[in-house]
Amino acid sequence: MQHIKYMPYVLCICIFFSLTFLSIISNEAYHFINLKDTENTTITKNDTVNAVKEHTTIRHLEFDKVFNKYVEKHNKIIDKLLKPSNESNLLELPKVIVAQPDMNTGYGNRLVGVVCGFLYSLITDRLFFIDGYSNFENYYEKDFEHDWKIIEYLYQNSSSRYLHDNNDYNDFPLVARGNLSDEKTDILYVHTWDYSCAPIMSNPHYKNWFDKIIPDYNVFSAVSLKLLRLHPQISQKVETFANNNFNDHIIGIHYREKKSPHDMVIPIEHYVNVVRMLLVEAQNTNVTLFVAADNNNGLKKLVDSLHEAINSNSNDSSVKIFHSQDDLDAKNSVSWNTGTEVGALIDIKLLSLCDDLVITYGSSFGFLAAAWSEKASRRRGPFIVMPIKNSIEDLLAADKVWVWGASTSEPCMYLSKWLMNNEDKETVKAFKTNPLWMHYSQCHWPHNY
Ligand SMILES: Nc1nc2c(ncn2[C@@H]2O[C@H](COP(=O)(O)OP(=O)(O)O)[C@@H](O)[C@H]2O)c(=O)[nH]1
Ligand SMILES: [Mg+2]
Repeated sequence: MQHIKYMPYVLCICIFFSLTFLSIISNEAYHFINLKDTENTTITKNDTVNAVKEHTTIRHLEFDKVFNKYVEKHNKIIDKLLKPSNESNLLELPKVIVAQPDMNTGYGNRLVGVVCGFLYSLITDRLFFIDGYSNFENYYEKDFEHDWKIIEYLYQNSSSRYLHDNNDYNDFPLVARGNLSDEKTDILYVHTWDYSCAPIMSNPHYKNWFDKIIPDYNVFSAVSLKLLRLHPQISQKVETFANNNFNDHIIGIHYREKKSPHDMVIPIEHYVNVVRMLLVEAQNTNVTLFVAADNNNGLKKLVDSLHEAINSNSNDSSVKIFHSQDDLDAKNSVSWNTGTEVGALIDIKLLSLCDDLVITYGSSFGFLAAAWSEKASRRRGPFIVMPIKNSIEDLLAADKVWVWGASTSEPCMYLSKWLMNNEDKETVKAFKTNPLWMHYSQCHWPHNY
């Protein structure tokens, strides 16, 4: 009888130890899954350290599941749509989002709308198509058929409207606070040069979705890393360059010289200074500088200035400088810009591998590199060098900023200044519930500046 008295205590102790044991086991298993997903290689001690540092992709596992499910669904429906005679007739055509990228523009303006369109299609359960991205499959891997041209004929009698039509029309009230899923129109076109879907992240109807699926709010990164994976031949070039040249710590610099309006200038020494600041922090690591620019002469000027700064400081002798291989003065055959299509993709992707980025205000190219990156979640946002008036005033005045560090790697939304100035109070209020609204808004000139 005596020992029965102690039974509850014994039981408690047993339960405590079992729970502790279980929690250790499940934690180990969790780490193991994370490491495998992150690195996808045999795990050694060093890999463990690296994988713990590189926790980024883990946070998008939920999104990856959503993406894979979407691909499966899309392929099934497309099969039925294109072979209706073999399948039970679909009663009605599925509602669609059609992204219309402007091929004349650069990547920073072209890809944001594609990512926005896909995001809308996921959260509203519409099918996603791209209208007019010539030879998409020459540049990216394609998991599902999204060429609008092959399906468009079925939608001849369908209703349609623009959700975004560049700077002329944007349904921001619907995007920021409406229920997009209730929209009756069959075809919603997304034609934009801007990351104009940013307000959807504040929309009360979709907040739970974002909290669950992309909780770190690196939305562009989550979507683009699945939807826009480079063609193996191009990614091979990126990898070879990175493997041959990149060291422990990489600082990427994008110098966009040819864009400043109103006679503003972008002092090259400001880029060099930011790099010098970062080098102080990166002491005792082997540092690589990767430099990209929008023209050959600008690239040379920047590389020379960096060499000069580094050579004058003997502590930095281990720093190596590499630069873009593209002929930046060649006329681009697809867009209004210079350089080649593939060269630009390689530069963006090499920049995206950098641990720190120093980019140019008002240029979406650098923001694209920051966002379209495995490192978007763990790296602090890019440093942004400001154009200034070519005068002493701008170097002395307190309200002139020369460089600032962005709080996130998300792209910029240049239309947000327009939104805040012109939309109704409720829409502005909804937009500002997004903790990133300042980031989206302050990284670019207003569109009509
Ligand atoms: N290869 C290469 N091309 C660049 C670079 N900077 C600009 N370009 C070209 O110019 C275009 C600039 O357009 P975009 O990406 O929209 O950036 P933004 O115009 O600066 O906002 C790019 O898409 C490239 O075609 C660079 O550093 N390297
Ligand atoms: Mg552009």
